[in-house]
Amino acid sequence: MKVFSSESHRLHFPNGELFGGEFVRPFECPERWDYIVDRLKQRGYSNFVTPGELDLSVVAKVHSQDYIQFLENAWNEWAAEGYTADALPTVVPARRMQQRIPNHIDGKLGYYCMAMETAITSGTWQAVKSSAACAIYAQKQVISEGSAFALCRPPGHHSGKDLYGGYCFLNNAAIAVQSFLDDGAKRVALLDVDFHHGNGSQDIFYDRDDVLFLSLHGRPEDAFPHFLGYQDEYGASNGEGFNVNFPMPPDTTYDLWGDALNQACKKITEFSPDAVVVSLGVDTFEDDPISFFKLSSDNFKSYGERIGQLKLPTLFVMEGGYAVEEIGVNTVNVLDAYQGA
Ligand code: 7XA
Ligand code: ZN
Repeated sequence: MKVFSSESHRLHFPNGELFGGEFVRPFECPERWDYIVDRLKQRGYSNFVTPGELDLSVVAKVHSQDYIQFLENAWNEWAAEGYTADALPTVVPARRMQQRIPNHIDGKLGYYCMAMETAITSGTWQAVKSSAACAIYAQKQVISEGSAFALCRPPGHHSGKDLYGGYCFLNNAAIAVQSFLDDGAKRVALLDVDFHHGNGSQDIFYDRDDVLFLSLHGRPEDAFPHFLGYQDEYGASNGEGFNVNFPMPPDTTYDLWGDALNQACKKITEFSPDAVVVSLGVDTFEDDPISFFKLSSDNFKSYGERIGQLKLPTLFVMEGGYAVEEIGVNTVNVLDAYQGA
C-alpha cells in the first residue's frame, strides 16, 4: 500500500492548546506523524509519495469560497493587527446573535470556528494544503491500485463547509470523497472510526444520497464535539437515511464497538458504494489521553480485517490519536490487517 505524506505538516504546530483552562502543549503534535512513519517503515511499507500542489477547485466543492479565503488570509490579517502570538478566537456568534461575517479578524475567527482550542499560526495554511493534497493524491492511487493511506496532518473530520476547530481546517476525507465522485464514482461510503464524531463530514454530506456517512464515536453528552453526533441525526431531504451515527458511552470496549462496526459494515455493503473512505483516528485506544474508549492494540487488527472483508476500493485518511508512542503500532495494525483480510 502506498503512503501519501508531506514534511510540510511541520509548518503547523501552535505554541499551545487551550485545555482545561490552561495552555498546554498541543496533543496534536508533529511527532504523531514521525511515530506513524517509523512504524510503517518497520513493517515494510517503503512506497512513500509526497503529493504535488493542492487543486483548490476540488476543495471548493466541499468548503465555501469565503471560508477558503478566510483560511488563506487569517494569519496575515491577524499579524496586521500587530498580534504576534498564535491566532485564537475569543467571541462567537451564539444563539440570537447575527450570523454576518465581520471585517475584523477577531470576529472572523469567531465566525468560522466550531471550537476554540485550535490556533492558527504563520505556517498553518501551507500545512493544511499539503494535508489535503495527500488525501487527493492518495484517492487517485485507490482508483488505480485499490487502496492507499493518506497520512494527513493536520486532521480534517471536524471541519465543516465553513468551520474549523478540533485541530481541523480542511476536511481531507470529505475532499477525497468528492474527488471519487468527480472521477466517476456513483456512491461513496465515508466510515469514521475516530473516537470523536465527524461533525464536519456529517455537515458537508447531510443532504446528499450519493455519500453514506457512518460514524462510531463517544456519545456527544460526554465527548467532544458535544453538539452533534446523536443517534437520531439521519440526514435531511435527499440525504435522509444516509447519515448513520453510533454514539457509545465511556469505557466502551471492543465488544460493543466491534458490534457497531459490524452494523456499519453491513450498511456499507447494502449501499454498494464504488469506494470507501475511512476517517482513521486511533484515539479509540485504551490509553489515549483525551478519549474514553478502551480498544486494545490487537483490536485495531480485528477492525482492519473487518474493513478489508468489505472487498471495496479503500482510502484510509489519518485523523486523531494522541497516545503518541502507540499511534504508529495502532495505525499500522489497521492497515496490515486490512491488507491481510
Ligand atoms: O477527532 N478529533 C480529535 O481527535 C480532536 C479532538 C479535539 C478535542 C479538544 C477538546 N478540548
Ligand atoms: Zn479524534
